[in-house]
Amino acid sequence: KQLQEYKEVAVIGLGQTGLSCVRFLLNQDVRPEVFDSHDQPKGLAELHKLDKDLLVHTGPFEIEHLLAMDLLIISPGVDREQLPLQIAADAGIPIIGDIELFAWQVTRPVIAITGSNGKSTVTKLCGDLIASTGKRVAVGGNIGVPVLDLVNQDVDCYVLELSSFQLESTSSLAPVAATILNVSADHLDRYLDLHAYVDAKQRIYRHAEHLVVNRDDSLTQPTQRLRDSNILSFGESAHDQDYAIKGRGDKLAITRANKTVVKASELQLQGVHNLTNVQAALALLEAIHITPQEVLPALREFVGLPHRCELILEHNGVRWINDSKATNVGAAQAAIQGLRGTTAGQLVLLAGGDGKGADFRSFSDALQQVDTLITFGRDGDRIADLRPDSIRVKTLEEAVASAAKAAGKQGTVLLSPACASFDMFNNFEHRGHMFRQAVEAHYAKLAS
Ligand code: UMA
Ligand code: ADP
Repeated sequence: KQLQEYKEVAVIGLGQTGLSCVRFLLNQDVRPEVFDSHDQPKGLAELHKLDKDLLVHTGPFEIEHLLAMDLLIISPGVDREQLPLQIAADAGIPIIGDIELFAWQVTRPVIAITGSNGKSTVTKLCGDLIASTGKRVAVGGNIGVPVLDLVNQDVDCYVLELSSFQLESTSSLAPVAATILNVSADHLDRYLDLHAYVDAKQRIYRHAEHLVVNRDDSLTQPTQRLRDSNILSFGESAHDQDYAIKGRGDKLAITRANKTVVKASELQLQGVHNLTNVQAALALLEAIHITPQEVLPALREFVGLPHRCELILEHNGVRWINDSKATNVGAAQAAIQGLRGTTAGQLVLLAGGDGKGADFRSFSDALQQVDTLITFGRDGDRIADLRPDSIRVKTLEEAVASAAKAAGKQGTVLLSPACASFDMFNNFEHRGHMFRQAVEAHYAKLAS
């Protein structure tokens, strides 16, 4: 498609995505109108630096302004179901996102990654592994770098993390390889039900050449029959051809066609969920003719990303683990299960925050596996209700003090909130940093 076919172009949402859209459009000699429903959007100062004469509409979207446009480019955080946007869509105005605009331009192979959990880990891992072979690769998307900031880079391929929000407004992306890593309930404040959420994720497969699916999670398998696509699977279950996991303890290993590719003990990444992440990355790379053998050294070196089951401090045998990125039940479950296996002493869980409309009942089994549950935040009580013996606190500092007591001598304290952070913090990174500070302050106080 040609951007030049549209005369009046609107950029809706003035966050990271909106700003990258404006930068891209100005480069293409298109002067958009900008909309943001906040009165003082964060990106306004940056926008003025780009071009102070662009027309900006702030406050609630006005239907007549939208109807004057020929193309609406929306940010992922903007819900397209809101009435003004629905009216515009009904009037036949195309609504696309930045990924769609990227798809119109891109000429290099794209590896596309979605899923409820593990997206950023797999995206970063793919990027690092590809770079280790000497190929030039650009990594972006939901991981924090808007894709349009990458579109003109001189690279051999792209690795993109895509959220369900981004996929909703994408229809022509044709990845060389695409995966849905796993599906568990998330973002139910924006989707009618799990089906609607899965439908958005499934869009990643539409024009993909190679599909990488999780054998053990039926919702990751394509729901539509797709012509000319190859499917490679990964998972914990046995498989003679595809990626599988075999052995136990020291012998635990990833296999491909029953042959060992790498042992878990060779990796820095922790937990079985990370073995499936590694499998998915290796399977995706096969589509661009990179073999597991080629990338083994880089795979062994990969330490993962901060705020994902990150060991922040070990003090007299007590381990403090920051898993602030666990913003839904599925992620926290994986962390609890992964750590329960390696924790001899008490396992203490800190959980709570903004539950995004989740039904926490499915969290109950995992909660019974921890020795002590400490809850905080807006929806903390809803989690606490599933364990009558839980401790309810107001601040992270109180949570850390209670956790230190409960951990005893050899315990592990895990912050894996199963909730978004926005009720108390700017974002999950902020929550992770505040946790680290609170832990350090706790020990500093003891020492003084
Ligand atoms: N806005 C409106 N009207 C609305 C909603 C929002 O005008 O109805 C405006 C806000 O006032 C604000 C702007 O839109 O000015 C924010 O846009 P945005 O929420 O889409 O955020 P961006 O800054 O553009 O960041 C987005 C992703 N954010 C979301 O999907 C919510 C970032 O993912 C992503 O890294 C970035 O694009 C670059 O691609 C963040 C995220 O939380 C990390 N993602 C979710 C997740 O991982 O669970 C999906
Ligand atoms: P995403 O980008 O999808 O949020 P991340 O790689 O940032 O994924 O990991 C987020 C959280 O999800 C981590 O804190 C970790 O506990 C959990 N997690 C990571 N990989 C998986 C997986 N394959 N299955 C389930 N949970 C996972």
